[in-house]
Amino acid sequence: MAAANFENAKSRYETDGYLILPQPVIPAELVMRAVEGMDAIRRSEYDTGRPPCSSPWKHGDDPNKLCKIEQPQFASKAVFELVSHPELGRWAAQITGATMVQAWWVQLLYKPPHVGNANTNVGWHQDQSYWGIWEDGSQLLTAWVAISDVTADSGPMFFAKGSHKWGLRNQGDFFGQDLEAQKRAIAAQCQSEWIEDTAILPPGGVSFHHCLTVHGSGPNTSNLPRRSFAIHLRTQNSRPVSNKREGLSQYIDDPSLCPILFEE
Ligand SMILES: O=C(O)CCC(=O)C(=O)O
Repeated sequence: MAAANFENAKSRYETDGYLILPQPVIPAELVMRAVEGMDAIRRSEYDTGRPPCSSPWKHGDDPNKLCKIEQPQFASKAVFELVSHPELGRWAAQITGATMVQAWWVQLLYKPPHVGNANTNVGWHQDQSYWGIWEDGSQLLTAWVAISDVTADSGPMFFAKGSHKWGLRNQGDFFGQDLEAQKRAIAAQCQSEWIEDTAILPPGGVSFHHCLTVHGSGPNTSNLPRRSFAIHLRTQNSRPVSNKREGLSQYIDDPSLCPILFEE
């Protein structure tokens, strides 16, 4: 695909803390099956016979709220195929220099069109704040895969450029709704200029972000849902604290749940 020739991908990722690929990476046919898989999971229908992990949103909850379901690849064959797609591993290896890339945790994110007071923003945050199970310095990043057209009005992700160099701020909140207040608080404490970039993506498109990159997203003012998977990746340069398997690291020894996407 044309995206495979995207110039300076590694140095852009290293400088900015994220990379937004200009072309789709996941084939359209697999995107269609993943959309069906996503809808089935939202209805609690699991073609693998296994449910996802306990999640902030479940079937029967307010359909106007942000739907976040943990480890959806456990529950749908098509979603597992998407999460395992070798192009994701190849890109992640290219931008990090890794010899091994594993999907260790995945989140289904379905952002419905905004209605009333329903909470659908994703507050500014750094993923690392939630990932204390990993030793300091572990090489962790996220492949965020769009399976709908992610346009400027559908609540796309915003990244603060270069914020992966600001250190761990512990100021963000994924579920925070007042994006402007959060931004002011974070910006007031950092020495650098706040420059935002928006991750507009076609279906099958992907952005990558570093575990310290400050990011969030606003309301979906379009009339279609914004659909995606946040696929959290690790490289060979990562280790759970005390090498323990618990919480978010409990499945990493099972590649049938947490697939290896790249290995040299
Ligand atoms: O989907 C979003 O708007 C935010 C997702 C996110 O926080 C992440 O992928 O780390």
